[in-house]
Amino acid sequence: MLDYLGLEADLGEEERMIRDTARRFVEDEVREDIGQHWLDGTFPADLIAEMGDLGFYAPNLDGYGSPNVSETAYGLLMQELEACDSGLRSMASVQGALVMYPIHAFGSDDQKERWLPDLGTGEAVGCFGLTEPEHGSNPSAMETDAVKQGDEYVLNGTKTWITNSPIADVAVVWAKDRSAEDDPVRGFLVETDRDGVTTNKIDEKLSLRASITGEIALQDVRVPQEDVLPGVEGMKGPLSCLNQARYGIAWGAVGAARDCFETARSYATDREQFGGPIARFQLQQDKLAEMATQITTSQLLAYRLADLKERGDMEPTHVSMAKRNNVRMARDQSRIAREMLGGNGIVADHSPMRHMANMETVYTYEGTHDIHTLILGQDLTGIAAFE
Ligand code: TGC
Ligand code: FAD
Repeated sequence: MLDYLGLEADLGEEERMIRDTARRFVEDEVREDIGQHWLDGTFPADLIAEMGDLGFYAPNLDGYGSPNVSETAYGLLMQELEACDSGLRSMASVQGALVMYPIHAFGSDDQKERWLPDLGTGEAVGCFGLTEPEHGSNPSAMETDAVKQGDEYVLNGTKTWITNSPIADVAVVWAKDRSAEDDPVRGFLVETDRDGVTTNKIDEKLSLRASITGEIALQDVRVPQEDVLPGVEGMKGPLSCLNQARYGIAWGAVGAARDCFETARSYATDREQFGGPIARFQLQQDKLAEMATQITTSQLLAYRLADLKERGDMEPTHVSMAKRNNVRMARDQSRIAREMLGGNGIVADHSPMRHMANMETVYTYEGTHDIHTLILGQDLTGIAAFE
């Protein structure tokens, strides 16, 4: 596996163990069938609990069954999962970074006890509802709202493009609390079998097909006050969850690109044209050299981000730079890998075109490439260019 600067030589025992467990899981349990799942538009549901048993959901949290592994170990896990398919990494990202993290960071003791162990094992599935049909890049303009009536809240609104909503037991829904001054955004733990909740599936995606995506429609949904996350108010609630998930994506994208590189390198050394392997042509070597260089520089960014996160110095702008760079890199390099496979590159037997199509989603969700550009632009100039 490409590790050109020998970064993995410095890994600790636990980090190697987690990397190897995830690699083995992918090779033994998922890789063979993932292309078919992608074509069928299905996620291998039988793996949800197995991923839980293997400790793939938020192992970087502390307590309630989570072992508090290093941020590098967590990153390596995301890298290995996305080397198989972005849908697999999305499953772990949403469950861990977008559902378990806010409950862990902002939940009451009761909420933590009620949800974290079950989410950790995959016995319960969660989803994260921020995006709305009219408010994607600008979620602070959300229309979903909550009005207090006695000791309940009544929720109305629609969330869309929500990973796993059709199979989720609980949704972390972000809504404006109309009963409080200035309508602050608050997080609600909404069980999806409550009256008034519907979670239609979005079909016919041409990207991230091995992942279930849907809506969350909320019509006069009554949620008891004890299901409101007590520890946060305002947009920093959902945005701080995004920091966690974007961190995982910065690592995961490296895995997808590495898989494209390995597939292209192996194909180029096997495939013969004009009397020998195509890998002997300088044009093909140029592509491999560029891919290896781009992947390695992205790896360096991911490892540095892990160090900053571990010591508490990671800023959201650091995450934006890494998500923006590494996903763009994977998007570009997956296309080059596809190209190196010629006609064979367009069939599902080979991974690069699947990764390439997935990267269109990864480039868009968790803040589009443009939005991360503007976040960096604001940091570098002091001037916000969002509006
Ligand atoms: P702004 O006015 O700048 O800030 C509002 C409050 O939030 C704080 N804040 C943050 N806190 C933590 N982490 C961050 N990254 C933060 N960014 C801002 C800020 O300090 C402030 O706090 P306070 O205490 O002063 O109130 O925020 P804004 O509303 O103008 O937003 C700016 C913008 C455009 C950057 C933000 O809205 C944004 O990031 N938009 C992109 C939306 C997005 O990423 N959506 C993702 C949806 S979830 C998803 O895609 C899951 S995919 C799952 C999968 O399958 O893997
Ligand atoms: P828009 O915000 O309408 O953007 C359209 C285009 O305009 C983009 O190119 C964007 O970069 C550009 N643009 C927008 N604003 C500006 C600006 N100020 N300056 C310059 N250009 C701008 N959301 C969740 O809440 N939970 C999930 O689990 C989840 N999972 C997803 C799964 C999939 C498969 C997909 C595709 C999306 C998912 N999302 C999820 C939603 C995702 O986060 C949004 O799609 C994303 O934030 C972009 O919003 P939008 O699609 O409404 O695009």
